Amino acid sequence: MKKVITAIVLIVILTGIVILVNQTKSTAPHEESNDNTVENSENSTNEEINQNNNEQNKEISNTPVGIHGKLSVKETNIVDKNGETMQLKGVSTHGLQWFPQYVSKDTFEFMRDEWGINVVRLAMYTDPNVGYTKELHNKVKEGINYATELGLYVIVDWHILSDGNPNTYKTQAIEFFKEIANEYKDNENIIYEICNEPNGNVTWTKDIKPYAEDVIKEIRKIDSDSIIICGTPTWSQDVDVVAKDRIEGYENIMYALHFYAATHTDWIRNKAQQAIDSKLPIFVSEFSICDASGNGAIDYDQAEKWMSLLNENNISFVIWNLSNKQETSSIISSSSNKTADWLEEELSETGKWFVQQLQK
Ligand code: IDC
Repeated sequence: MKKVITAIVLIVILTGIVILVNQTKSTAPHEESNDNTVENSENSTNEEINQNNNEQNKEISNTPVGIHGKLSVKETNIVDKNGETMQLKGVSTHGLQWFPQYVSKDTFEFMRDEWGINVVRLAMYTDPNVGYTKELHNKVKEGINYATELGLYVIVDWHILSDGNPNTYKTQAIEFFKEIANEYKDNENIIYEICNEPNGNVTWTKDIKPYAEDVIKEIRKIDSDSIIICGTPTWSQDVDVVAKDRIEGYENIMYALHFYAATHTDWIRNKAQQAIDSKLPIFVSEFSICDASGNGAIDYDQAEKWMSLLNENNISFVIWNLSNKQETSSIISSSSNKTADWLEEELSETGKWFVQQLQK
């Protein structure tokens, strides 16, 4: 009996010791060491973040926006933050509803680093009959965000076309530009293009100018100084008409001149020259070197004449279009489904020509 009691007492004592030891193990020191691990990994994560930030800052400072900062308009030219003349050169998307796959960071980065573009244009068709939906606003924002991360300038294009009169969807235009301006007013890279190509039975004085004044007024309440490009009559050709009756009371307003070299020759270049002579700031926010349908043969001679005029006058230009659609104006060959890293043979003839222009 004594032995049994001694055994029980021993078991109780031993169990007590085991419990005590376990408790000691699972208190402070254990937690502390855990904390240390967290702290250490936090420290190294912070270091990594700092390093990444430094690298990103270094990367950003070497980009077009990092170097040139906020742009403004001086007489007929765009100037950078130091007052130096700046010529923007870049690429326009096709309709975002048809070719959303080219709104990608890799795409923009490749065109910046390998071709030397400094601007992208995001073309959002505005006619619901050809695919405008409010969801596309998010695609535009995605594009703005990639451009911003890469230090590229970005043109936000309200792409009226079949809806020839910009007043048809003016309410929607104002709503859209307020949304974009509110979100990006502090960006250095935003450029607003408020009506791609007015056409049909519309005139500058009666329709386009009043539209522009209404939209500009709303943008300026939010974003006081970013460049705004305004479309001009007859698919953005009649800059000579606008030169005689420009929008007053705002800074940093430019006017769109669009051409397709195989269709638009001397007579549109004369309009451009008249605008230049009257010190109207123009921006070629869309052009190609085939005919006005976006297809047909390339006219290299006319293309050269246009390029000379633009480069001699530091006029910015953006080529139509970034897609592999089977049409001459697409800059990617229709046999390539890649959205970056194109070899020369994966570009269309227009694409090859354009990359050569950028590298001159
Ligand atoms: C064209 C596209 C073509 C599309 C058509 C209708 O290249 O694939 O089917 O629009 O949406 C413009 C317009 C631009 C046109 C282009 C060529 O701004 O949207 O794109 N163009 O026609 N103005 C003059 C020519």
